[in-house]
Amino acid sequence: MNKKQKLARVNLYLIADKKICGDKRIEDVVIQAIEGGAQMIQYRDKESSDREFLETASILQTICENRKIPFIVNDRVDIAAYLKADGIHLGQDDLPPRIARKILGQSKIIGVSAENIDQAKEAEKHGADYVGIGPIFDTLTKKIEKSVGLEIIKQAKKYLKIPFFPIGGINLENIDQIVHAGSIRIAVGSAVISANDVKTATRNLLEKIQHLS
Ligand code: TZP
Ligand code: MG
Repeated sequence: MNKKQKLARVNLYLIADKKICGDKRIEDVVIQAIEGGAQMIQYRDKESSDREFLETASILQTICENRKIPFIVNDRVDIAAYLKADGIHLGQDDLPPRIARKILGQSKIIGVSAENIDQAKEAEKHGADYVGIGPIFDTLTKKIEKSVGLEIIKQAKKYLKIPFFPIGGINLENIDQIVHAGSIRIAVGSAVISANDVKTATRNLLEKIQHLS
């Protein structure tokens, strides 16, 4: 399957953020989320040392590979390249997507975070395969000035050709607003990771997207 086909199948993208995991083992969170239906996993870790990052990324990659789920590394193009991960996710201050493309090659998935439609269009123009748009709602996961609201989803639907994932503060209570604004996809962290039952939380979100769209 090529990267376009891989991405086309993803409605629920888990941002496996090490910090949100707290006392939970990130590998258990990822396994349970996949069992609940998560279709793509991003390893996000702003705190671990390089060595720890590499070790955890390698464990998560194996988990994803065995389950035929795309595995995306946040920030670290070098580690994504070394592990031959399925892709990389870049923020506005990370390496530009065209440099990551040179390093990783055409077959890899490159995702970019955008907080407005101009950044999203720019990412598409420079070869991103998908964009994460948000934070749509308030979130504690990322330091933000303010959430961007639902309007960006309507704009993304109108102007982008590549898939887009609304992100930030999405949960079972507000997911209907995401779908009504025009997205069949979400990227989610805390609503899944902090749930008492990760598998059920994932399944409930996915079923709601499928039911509403
Ligand atoms: N960017 C905006 S929110 C977020 C990122 C990477 C993380 C996920 O947010 P949440 O609120 O935990 O689902
Ligand atoms: Mg980054």
